[in-house]
Amino acid sequence: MSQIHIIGQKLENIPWQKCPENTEFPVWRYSENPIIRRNPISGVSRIFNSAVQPYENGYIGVFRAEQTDGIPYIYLGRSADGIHWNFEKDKIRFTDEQGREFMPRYAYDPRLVRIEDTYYIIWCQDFYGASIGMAKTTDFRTFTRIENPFLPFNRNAVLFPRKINHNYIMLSRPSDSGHTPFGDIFLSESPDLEYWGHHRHVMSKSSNWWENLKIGGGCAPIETDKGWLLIYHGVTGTCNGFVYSMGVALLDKNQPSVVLKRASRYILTPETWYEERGFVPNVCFPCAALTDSETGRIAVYYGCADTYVGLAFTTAQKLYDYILKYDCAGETELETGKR
Ligand code: BMA
Repeated sequence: MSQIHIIGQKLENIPWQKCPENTEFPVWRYSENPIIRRNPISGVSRIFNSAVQPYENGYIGVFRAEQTDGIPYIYLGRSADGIHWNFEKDKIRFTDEQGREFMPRYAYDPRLVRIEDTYYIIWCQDFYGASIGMAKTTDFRTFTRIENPFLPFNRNAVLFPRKINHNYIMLSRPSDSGHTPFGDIFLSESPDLEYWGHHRHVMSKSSNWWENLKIGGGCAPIETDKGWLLIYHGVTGTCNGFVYSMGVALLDKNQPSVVLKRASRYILTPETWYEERGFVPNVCFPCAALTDSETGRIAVYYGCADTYVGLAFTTAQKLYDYILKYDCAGETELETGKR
């Protein structure tokens, strides 16, 4: 068996439960899911698609909170154990670079990525149509918006947790403004987080039925000695709407537009009441992963049915074994991202 190792910090207090016996899947759910339930804050009906990071002695997170007026904004939450969360009672107040309040009209599907000592929030917002917004913070008290990386329309972006070949790297999924029935993952580079270019194609939807409509980045890529593990979402269409599952791929370490391996089977698909039933049924939408380099443990935070936050567990080794077993990377994956 080929061993894989996570590169990064140790996280001894990572939320964790043992893998149940007799499961054929590399990912298993936390037994007390969902960890965030309906009406979690006054004025907020649902929290889902949200991202977390280790911070000080515990955890911090940015949460997609659907307010009772129906508008999504990003709220800040803190937790000692990564499972029980306390939320601030009002949404995050973003400012521009001069310190003046600069709020998006709406904000959803945030990711939270730490690069050196700065935390970046990347989300979907309005810029003459759905597009990606970005902000940075070092203290989680002031949040400064920086330039929008891309033109509309684009509703899904994930930053790598470090520069590669001197550039910041972002995965995103160009789309239209609605509930887009298409979409591939692309990669863009920037020397300064302001000017983006070197756009490359990474991965398309596939002939695997669970991801035959569109795909999009999920958790920030996890660095390993074998490449970047990418936990993403794949969507299929049914007569009753879209179904969102989680998939996994392995990207080349120095040239991440090259997909070295890709599992033909999903790693998690809607099966439980909180994934199958809610505001939008049948959605598992991964947005963040905590990792422990010592044990290879990974805790995945995912939105459930656009209503709840769920927690699931895996290890780098289990994902890697699964990718090797079900690898379906073909010519278009293995090529250096086309342009
Ligand atoms: C996508 C995004 C997600 C949402 C999903 C399912 O297009 O809008 O926020 O979870 O649809 O509704």
